[in-house]
Amino acid sequence: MANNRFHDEDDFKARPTRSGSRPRSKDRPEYKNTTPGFVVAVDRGRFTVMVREGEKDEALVYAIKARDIGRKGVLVGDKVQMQGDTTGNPDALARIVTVDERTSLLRRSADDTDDSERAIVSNADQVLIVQALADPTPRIRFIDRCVVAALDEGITPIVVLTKADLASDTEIRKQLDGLDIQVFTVQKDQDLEPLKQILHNKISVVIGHSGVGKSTLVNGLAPNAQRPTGDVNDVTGRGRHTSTQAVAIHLADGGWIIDTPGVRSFGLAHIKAEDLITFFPDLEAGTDDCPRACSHNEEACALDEYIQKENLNPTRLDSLRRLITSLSSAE
Ligand SMILES: Nc1nc2c(ncn2[C@@H]2O[C@H](COP(=O)(O)OP(=O)(O)OP(=O)(O)O)[C@@H](O)[C@H]2O)c(=O)[nH]1
Ligand SMILES: [Mg+2]
Ligand SMILES: [Zn+2]
Repeated sequence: MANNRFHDEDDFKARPTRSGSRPRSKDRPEYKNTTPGFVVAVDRGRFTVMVREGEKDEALVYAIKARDIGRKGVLVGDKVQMQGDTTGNPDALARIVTVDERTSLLRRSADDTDDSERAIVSNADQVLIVQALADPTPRIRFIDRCVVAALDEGITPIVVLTKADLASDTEIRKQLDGLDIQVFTVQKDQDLEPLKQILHNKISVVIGHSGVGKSTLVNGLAPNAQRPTGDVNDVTGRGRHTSTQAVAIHLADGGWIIDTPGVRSFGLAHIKAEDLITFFPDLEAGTDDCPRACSHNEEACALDEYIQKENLNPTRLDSLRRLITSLSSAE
């Protein structure tokens, strides 16, 4: 029975702040003389793993996973231990025997009522929420959702606005004002130096709708990435899902950037409606005058008055309430 525990994703993840429980290592078989590595790609049960990063014999190794790890047990971003041939020679195949405890697990559900989770990547320090200024048009509520998902995992959210050649960022920046997170505006073939600096030695993942320019951005940050990019459909104004797999790319100065396929929505079924306020610190400060157990989505809620008094952006309260409605109906 013990090995079945590996089938549950969350078992690999440390959540000391929540449940205080950690994976029980005594349940795991002991593996000796393993080689550590970092999972850069997953393709139909085959894993590409970087070993000896930064050393002279740094190499990419192909690996399969040991049976007791389970179906969804290894993700891009995982730090793993391997046995077998880890030389990286052509035809060499290694075996992933254990997955190191995760520091974060970025995940979403298809929508707020769907509790089947889609894990995106593990161990990300930062998430770059990519939105195009036009083509497709930016959506503030999508950003709010990604921010909530990131903060819930202790991941730093950062917004990157692309296609600055097509539209101004003034309006969306105003809406993002209350968020207290870093916002970068970029465009293809332009200097990305300020963004590069915050990626240094971190694991960062790009997320966003299809066609917003995630892969274009990754290519700009890591010119040897050569990620394919695609056209935005003239009719729908959306991308065509050019990228189909998450792939981690090594940054020349140290660190990783993980490109991911476009998503249509970012469901938050794994987050409780009553916890949402904690992800809106600008508003949380105003809840002192709320009635006891206020849902913050009711008439007596003090937040309407608070945003007026403090001159806060009403979009924020609107966002919070939409998320509350959406997550409450999912329960
Ligand atoms: N005008 C303009 N077009 C851009 C810019 N950045 C990206 N594009 C174009 O937008 C289209 C989509 O870019 P991708 O990088 O493939 O988008 P993606 O987010 O990776 O899309 P998926 O892989 O489908 O999720 C391509 O035609 C790019 O050339 C930009 O700064 N300005
Ligand atoms: Mg792409
Ligand atoms: Zn309230």
